[in-house]
Amino acid sequence: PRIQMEQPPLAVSSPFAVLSSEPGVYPVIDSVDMLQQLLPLKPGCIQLRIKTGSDGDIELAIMEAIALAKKYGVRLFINDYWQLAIEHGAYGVHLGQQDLETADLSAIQAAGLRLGLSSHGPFELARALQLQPSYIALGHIFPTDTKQMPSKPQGVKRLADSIALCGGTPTVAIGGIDHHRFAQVCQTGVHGVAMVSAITRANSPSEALHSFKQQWEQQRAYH
Ligand code: TZP
Ligand code: MG
Repeated sequence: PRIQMEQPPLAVSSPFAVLSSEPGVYPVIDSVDMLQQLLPLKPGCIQLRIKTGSDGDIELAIMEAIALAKKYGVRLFINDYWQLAIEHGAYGVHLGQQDLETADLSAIQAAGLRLGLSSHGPFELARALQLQPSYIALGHIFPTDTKQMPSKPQGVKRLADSIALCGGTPTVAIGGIDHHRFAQVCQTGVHGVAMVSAITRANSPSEALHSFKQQWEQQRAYH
């Protein structure tokens, strides 16, 4: 008898909405206050990633963030809360691979929201590519204190290999990227650089973002 091949999990039949341009410098923040500080500098994208708080507070923050980002014309991705992102009209949703078990990808797609997917290593990258998301995050590149990581950092060599594997799908590097490491990350040709602590824990988050944006433009001139 023929062996029935298992279908790839969670496959959707067409790609997610494309990004209007490369993500660029991509701060990942956890408060509306930080969003307000950073929006005037017009980052390429920004992500609201809230991991604690009551449901009511989180919904309020998401609603405020979406309205503010629209006002500034900045592309906002909502981490985890894909239903609220759809309901309030965010630019996109960012999900980790665990979220794929419960998120309704067809609803995200049907609503026209962009989807960013996290990946940590080759298995997750392959799974992410199957879903044809709007971008794929590749992490973590360097050691980081911001999130507990079970695996070792990938480094820039593996980052470059992963970018090549992604073909036409935009990529975002994340994990331990700071002022010292920014240039070597840009030189891989990655389409965006996501950072938490290098921006949010800087003495002046807006000055840090300004400086990263300038470096990004300079590096971009060589690609
Ligand atoms: N995903 C992979 S590494 C990471 C996340 C959310 C944390 C990145 O934070 P930092 O401070 O830029 O290293
Ligand atoms: Mg998640």
